[in-house]
Amino acid sequence: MSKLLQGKNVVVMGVASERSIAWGITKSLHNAGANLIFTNRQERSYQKLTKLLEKNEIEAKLIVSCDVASDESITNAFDEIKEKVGVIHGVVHSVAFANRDELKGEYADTSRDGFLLAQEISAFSLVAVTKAAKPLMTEGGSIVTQTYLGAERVIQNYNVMGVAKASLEASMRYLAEDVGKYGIRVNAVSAGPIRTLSAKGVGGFNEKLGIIEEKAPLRRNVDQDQVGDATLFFLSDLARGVTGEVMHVDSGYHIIG
Ligand code: NDP
Ligand code: N5H
Repeated sequence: MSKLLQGKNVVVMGVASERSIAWGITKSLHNAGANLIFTNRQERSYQKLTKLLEKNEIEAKLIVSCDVASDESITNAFDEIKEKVGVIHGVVHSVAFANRDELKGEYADTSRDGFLLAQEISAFSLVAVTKAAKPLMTEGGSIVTQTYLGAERVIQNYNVMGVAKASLEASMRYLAEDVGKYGIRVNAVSAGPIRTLSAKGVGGFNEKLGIIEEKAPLRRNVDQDQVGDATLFFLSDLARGVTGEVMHVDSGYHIIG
């Protein structure tokens, strides 16, 4: 039997380190036979990525720079992908940002700029990326984003990012309707807490890991590889009947009251 993503071209956005969720996804997609195209914002992430690819003997089809804060940067990135790769079948959106000092204390203290920044990078970026990717998905496609339970419930310290993730999830559904007629699906994975660069230095993170071990049905935390395999499912033909969905990869924690 051929592999799930044999010969498919998938763009992965958001590898910053070995701990990145997007790196767990990369490994799953590579093992499934996908050709991988990467985008990153910071030079530091580019350096990390090239080292990781070399160490794991994964060959990137292309690596392009893309700052999702800029329409021009998104357009240039997808123009280059179109020129050098042509048709793409998948996009993994694994990008978010909020000011660290607004990921603690009261949500009511969120600044106007901080609110808009979190929305722009963490939610609007999916809209802009979907628009840029659509013309390259001439054989149909699948777009997968990463969200967190703080979109659905009030979770201490998640604050402005929870509101941005609610916006991301709603955008995912509206986009699913827009592009469904072109054979493109849009879904989200809602992961449990995972120690990554983004999670570093944010208040109460260790406590969140402890609560999952204690209360989640599976009594253990999730890892990047589990999120990778769930993302692979959404990208593959196994999920051909699924769009507009949020799938929790959180050891079942979201069902507990
Ligand atoms: P990482 O810190 O590894 O990844 C965050 C990524 O966001 C980085 O690669 C960073 O790129 C990118 N990014 C930030 N701003 C921009 C921008 N303006 N343009 C382009 N890229 C940008 O953390 P995670 O792997 O944890 O985060 C990935 C996704 O998973 C996020 O959406 C996060 O909210 C979500 N998530 C994480 C959970 C967790 O517990 N870790 C739980 C549930 C969801 P660069 O470094 O190059 O700027
Ligand atoms: C309830 C929690 C813990 C508190 C909230 C954490 C929210 C984290 C998300 C954002 C994306 C973190 C963030 O933007 C950090 C930046 O201000 C500073 N970090 C950086 O700039 C690093 C270097 C780069 C690589 O990071 C980014 N993002 O560019 C939630 C946790 C239990 C789960 C969690 C951590 C969720 C999530 O969405 O990531």
